[in-house]
Amino acid sequence: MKKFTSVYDIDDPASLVAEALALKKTPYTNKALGQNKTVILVFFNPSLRTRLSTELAAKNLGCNVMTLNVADGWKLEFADGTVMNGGTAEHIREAAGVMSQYADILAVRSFPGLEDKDKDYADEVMNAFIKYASVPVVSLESAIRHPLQSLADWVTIEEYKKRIRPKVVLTWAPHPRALPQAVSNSFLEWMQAAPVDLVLTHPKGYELDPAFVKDTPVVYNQKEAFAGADFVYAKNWSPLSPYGKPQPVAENWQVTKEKMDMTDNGYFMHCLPVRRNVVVSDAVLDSSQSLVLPQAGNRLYAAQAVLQRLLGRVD
Ligand code: AN0
Ligand code: CP
Repeated sequence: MKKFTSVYDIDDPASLVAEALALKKTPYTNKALGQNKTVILVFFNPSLRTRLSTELAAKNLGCNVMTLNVADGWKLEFADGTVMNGGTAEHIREAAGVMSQYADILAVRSFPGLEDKDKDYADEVMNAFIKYASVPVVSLESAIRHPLQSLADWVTIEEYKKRIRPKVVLTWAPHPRALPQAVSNSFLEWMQAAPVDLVLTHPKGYELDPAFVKDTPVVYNQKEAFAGADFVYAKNWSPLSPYGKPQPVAENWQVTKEKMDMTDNGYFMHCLPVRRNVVVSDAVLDSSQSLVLPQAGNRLYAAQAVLQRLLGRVD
């Protein structure tokens, strides 16, 4: 495994889920693997869970970890052939080349601009790191995917499922800001590879990219989609058209207790951070059916399973 940016970088995603679950029982057995190895985490955007879980995962494997927060200030150039007489101070060619000499693994978070769909979906920042780094690259959420989140989500579903093939519903939910499609795109990709019956529900106008939806059934009636569900995964995303510009939605898509009652005693999931009583009601979030904390907990083992593979562990 040379990079971890989507489910397609993994030959056997179900085995990776099993490795994460095994690590949950014995997190410190591979402490020697990371000896004298360094992981650099580069954040172009803020993070609570991804930063802390990936740092801890690297430490559990015995690695050195260095985290670079570059939300303001460090203006990198990503385009080739640019005359750099404007605001960008350093080209990704040099920056990735430099960091590759200090790191054995480079991990990067870079959100989309939500201004230009083609630019965002080209996943320019992640692909530039992959192109110009000489060490493996891990996505900590790119413009269009959040694979470590989805791996942790699959681990959580594996732990809590009550039937061999559970019904999993990805539902759009309201949010006051324009958000990326990354978490939802990735969730679709990983769940399409998982032994689940996946259903997608959202208001008209909030269609996700067909390259990610593939043959996942789309149900526009949220309550109908929730019927018999074992897991309800809520996430807001902004529309693809007009790109990044949230449109008014007539009905209330908040996940409520009344809607969860349509499920088969289903669990509620969300990647966090979550807006209480906007995305989901307190009654659902604070109920025993909410898995948001176990999901966040599993981010650690997901990250550790991925780093362990990149460091060369073969079971
Ligand atoms: C981000 C998003 O929707 O992609 C990060 C989620 C993990 N959400 C927010 O910034 C609220
Ligand atoms: N779920 C998630 O990735 O959270 P952070 O943005 O806090 O890392």
